[in-house]
Formats: sequence, C-alpha cells, structure tokens
Amino acid sequence: MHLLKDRGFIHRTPSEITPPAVYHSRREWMQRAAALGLAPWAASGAFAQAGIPRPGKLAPLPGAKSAVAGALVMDKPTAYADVTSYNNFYEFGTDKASPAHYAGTLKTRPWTVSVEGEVKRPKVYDLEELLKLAPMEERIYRLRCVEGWSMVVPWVGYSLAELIKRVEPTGNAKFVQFTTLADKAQMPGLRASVLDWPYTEGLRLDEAMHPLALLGFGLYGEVLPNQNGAPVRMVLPWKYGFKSAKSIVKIRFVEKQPVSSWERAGPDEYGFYSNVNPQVDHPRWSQATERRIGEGEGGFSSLFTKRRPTQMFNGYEAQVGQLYAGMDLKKYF
Ligand SMILES: Nc1nc2c(c(=O)[nH]1)N[C@H]1C(S)=C(S)[C@@H](COP(=O)(O)O)O[C@H]1N2
Ligand SMILES: [Mo]
Repeated sequence: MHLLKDRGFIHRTPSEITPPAVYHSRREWMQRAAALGLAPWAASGAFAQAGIPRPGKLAPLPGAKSAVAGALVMDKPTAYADVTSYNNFYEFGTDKASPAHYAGTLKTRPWTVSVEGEVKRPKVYDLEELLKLAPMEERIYRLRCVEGWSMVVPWVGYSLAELIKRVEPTGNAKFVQFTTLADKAQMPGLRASVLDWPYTEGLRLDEAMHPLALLGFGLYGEVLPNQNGAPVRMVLPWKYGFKSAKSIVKIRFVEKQPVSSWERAGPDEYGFYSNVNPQVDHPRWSQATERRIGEGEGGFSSLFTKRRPTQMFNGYEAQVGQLYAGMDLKKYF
C-alpha cells in the first residue's frame, strides 16, 4: 500500500464510493420488455429483434449470439446509462463520473494496435482490419470491480484467441502484455501520477487463449463509448475489472511474467492473477459480497439494497477453473 500512498493516492474503500443515480430509462425498458413478453434478461440483440432500439448514440456494431460456453449469462444487463456513466478509466480522472465527462477528447481514428514480441508474424494492425478479422459476437458478461461493485454488460467483440492464432506465438511466448494509449494531449488524468503510465496489464498465454477472453469493440450493439475503452479493449469476465485494459495500442508476447501497473503501484493489494475470489479478501476490505449497479430502485440502493454473494471466478469456474488447477490461490492472488 505504501507505494500508492506515496503517490498521494489511495484506492478508496467501497463505502466511500458514490452510488450511481438510478435511471428511469431502465425501468421503462423493463416495462416495454415485459409488455413484449421478453424475459427481462434477454440480450440486447433480442431487444433489437423485438423492435426496441439500441441506444442509438453511436455507430451500430451488431454481433451474433456467441456460442462460446458461458458467454451469455442470464443476469439482467445493467442499464446503458449506468454502464456508460459509472466508469474507471484513470487516464480521464479517478472519479466515477470523470471518464464520461472528459473522454470526449479521445481520438479513436486513425487507430493502430501493434502486435509484437515473441510471434512469427508481428504486425501493426489498423483498427479497420481488426474489425474485420473475425465475426463479431454478442457476449453478456458479469464485470466485477475489485472495489466491490458489479455490472452485467452486453459486449460486442470476438475471442482474443482469433488474433493470437494469426500472429503465431513462438515457443518463447509465455505471457501477453497489453498497453493502453498514454497521450497527455488527449488524457487529462495522465497529469496525476496515480499509476505509472502507460496503463499496462498482463495474462498468461493460456489465459489469453481462453475463448472467454474477449477483444471488445462495442457494447449494447454499438461501438464502444470512449469512456468504456474505445476503440478496442480487453474484457476478462473471471478477473477483477482492472485486468481488462481499455483503449489498447500494443499487445506484446513475452517470455517473463510482466508487472502490471496496479501490481507495481500496490503489490500487496493487486496481484498478477487477480481472479475474482470471494475467499481471498483485499487487505483493506472483504471480497465476499458485491453491490450490483442499478439494483435497488428508489434511490436507496447503496445503503439498503442487499449485497449479493460474489461467486468464485465471478461465476465462470466451470469454464476457467482448469487454468488454475493445483495452484494456491491465496498465494497467486
Ligand atoms: N486503461 C485503463 N483501463 C482500465 C482502467 C483504467 O483506469 N485505465 N480501469 C479498469 C477498471 S478498475 C475497471 S473496473 C474496468 C471498468 O470498465 P468499464 O468502465 O467499461 O465498466 O476497466 C478497467 N480498465
Ligand atoms: Mo475496477
């Protein structure tokens, strides 16, 4: 913790985090869905088919329903308004509302992602090429933030494995490192030294190859809003949210386990694996339960809504548990 404190910043304890406003749009949406006889947790694609429009704020990016095991959870999706206004994207400030306010300055075209390191076919991909690389799928994932809140988001993208297969990792590639854009002209949050910029994250190669590891380009049937990591980000539903780097410009294959930004800032608090685990608490708070954003209509959500139990690997144990067979998860947290 020492290090984060030295930087004049400390990750707030969950009780200090402001709850998001409760939006009427969600209630209306649920009512319309009910009137149409749709299950409330139906995917946004199903809503579109039933004539309920996508948010209509950004360019459409449809995805076919994913056939990947575990890719479509049955939980109700969190309202678009909440998903796009309650964000962690420290490059645009540390308050939950800052990314929605300030990420308008992010320029997402032209955009390239350099795929490099221990691969036979390194390549600087243009975004347009990445968009066409594999068929877009809709995936409804739970997102569990290390701070103790969660959301359910209908993402659009394809498995990162699709890209990895094409660049052909060498025998030396054991880990993958992701790097976010760091441009002071576009990102006002870089003036604060909360983290070492650029934001970096890492995965073991077999984790990165898992079909649930998503390269995300959109949500709710549209391209990603800037505050959610436009134009391309990672989405790792079984890990704490900070593992899913936003606005990625580099994917590097390496032999040694990379040190991620959060791990460097607070090694006792943020481990390399950071798999969601209700039995391994954060040193300063329990991880046993979580608050689902948008739950508890009526404005009393933070204080009086029952927290829900957090699930092992965020509920994806059947799909990803084997990746960690035999590992001491208290040690490799
Ligand atoms: N580059 C970058 N990526 C980031 C973050 C960040 O601050 N910078 N925050 C992480 C955290 S803590 C979470 S919980 C998720 C939030 O994603 P969302 O805003 O789309 O819900 O993004 C992750 N990716
Ligand atoms: Mo987070």
